[in-house]
Amino acid sequence: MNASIKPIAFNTIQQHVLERQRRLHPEATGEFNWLLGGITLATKVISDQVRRAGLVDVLGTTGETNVQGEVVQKLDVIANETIAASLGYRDNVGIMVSEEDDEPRILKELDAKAKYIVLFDPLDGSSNIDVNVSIGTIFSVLQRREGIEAGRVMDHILQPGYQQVAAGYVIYSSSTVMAYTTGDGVHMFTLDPAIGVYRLHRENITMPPMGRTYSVNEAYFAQFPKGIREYLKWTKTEEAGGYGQRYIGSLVADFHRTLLKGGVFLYPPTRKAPKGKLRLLYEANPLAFIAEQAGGAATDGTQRILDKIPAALHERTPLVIGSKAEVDRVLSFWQS
Ligand code: P6P
Repeated sequence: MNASIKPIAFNTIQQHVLERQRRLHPEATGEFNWLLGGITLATKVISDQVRRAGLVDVLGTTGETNVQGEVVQKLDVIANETIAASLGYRDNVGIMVSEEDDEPRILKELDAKAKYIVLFDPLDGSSNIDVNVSIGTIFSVLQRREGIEAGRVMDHILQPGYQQVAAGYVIYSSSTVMAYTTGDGVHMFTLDPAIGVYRLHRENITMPPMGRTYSVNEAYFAQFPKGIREYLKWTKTEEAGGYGQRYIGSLVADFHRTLLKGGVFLYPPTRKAPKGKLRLLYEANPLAFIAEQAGGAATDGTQRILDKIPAALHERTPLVIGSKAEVDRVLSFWQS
């Protein structure tokens, strides 16, 4: 072969997982990779629909409201059914939980091969779709628990976040980017639209330890707990040294910026959402796993997000997530 001709070298998600498994987990069976392939395939379809939303009849609402009491966007349903269908072909997925579904989808409760539970928000921030703001998919992967009696599906699902075996998100923005962790660091891939492949572009990402950017919807300022109001007032003082405020109103976009640039994202309790607005199982837990794997932190104001014992499928939680020093600073005000 002509030595001057170099093959187009790139590292796909599947290759990346395999290479790391060979080095770090030689006992791995390749099953996780098969599952992850179901997620990446579905997000490529979603990315295509999101990019052409104005051209195909997917904008607007279905006229229904979901279990969250939120108006369902057409793309919510498309994303939800695409992920469910794609994962449904993976025989190692036993249970699926979606923000859009009232109840879990039980594919194979008793089949020991179907050891994975996938929990996802198929299209977070979907109210932003019609105005072309970045939106995202968030996913969390658990394994079924041993010794659970048949029928006790919720016992497999309601596990604390530290039990996750993987977590990730896809942001549909100027480009489509996927970040994932299996507990061995955070790795980021960009979807190459020319060949429909996610290509590695950053490995072992670390969140900047500090960051003078806070991300919160300050319209609710008067409703926040006193300590949060004190923190937000402090950021505007000379002593704070000059903070910036960024709020996109799309969790995946606000988190993606925080992961890469540092700072802190807050969704504290409000009168309308006294337990917080964001969901524990398929929003806070996966992003907290990623944040901690990147050296950051995530809390509900009283405890580490990953230590919370879920009590309900669509349970909500307050969320403060980002650079460790910034999260600690928020806590110092909130708990004072
Ligand atoms: P608010 C989008 O609806 C979402 O679930 C998250 O993506 C986002 O962080 C949050 O709600 C925005 O909520 O109350 O500021 O509009």
